[in-house]
Amino acid sequence: MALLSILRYPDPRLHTVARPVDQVDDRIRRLVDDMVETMYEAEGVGLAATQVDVHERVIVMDTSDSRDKPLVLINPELVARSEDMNQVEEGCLSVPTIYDKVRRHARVAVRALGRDGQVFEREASGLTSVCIQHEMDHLMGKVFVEYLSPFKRDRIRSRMLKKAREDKSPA
Ligand code: K1U
Ligand code: ZN
Repeated sequence: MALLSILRYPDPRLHTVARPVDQVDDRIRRLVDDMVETMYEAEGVGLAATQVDVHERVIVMDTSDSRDKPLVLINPELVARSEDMNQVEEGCLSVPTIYDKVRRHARVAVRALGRDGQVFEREASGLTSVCIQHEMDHLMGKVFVEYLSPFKRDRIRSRMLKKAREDKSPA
């Protein structure tokens, strides 16, 4: 397995729309395994393939306390969304140190293929529901900061660009 490099906002590649996976083969299973390892190493609860510069519809997640229950969603589709909404604080491995509230459906049901290529459906609430919606946005090229006001988004963009410059040539 290998650790993958995570794109940082405002990298334009984060706005790429991912294409569906044709076939769950060894290449996709290797991508899934590398994404799971990368997500655990980065201490995230989710990761979309877009964030590792692979533009195919693959998500990995683990919202369990024990951090040993990875969930793999290939070609995910939302098949139900609750009418009631929640505002929950989100973070993103592509926008480190930034947290803000986003309005999301309180519950969703998702249909996807698993690592074994078999279709399954799952209902989700709480952090798992938030995370599914956040990761599916990534596959559509959307980063959570795009839900925030233009003022906040511009401030985050400037902060991230400054950090990238400092990381490149530390004083
Ligand atoms: O997509 C990502 O960058 C992963 C992201 C998923 C996520 C977390 C929380 C709400 C929505 C989506 C993260 O894992 S951020 C880092 C993190 O571990 C975390 C942040 C807030 C709450 C719980 C976990
Ligand atoms: Zn994210």
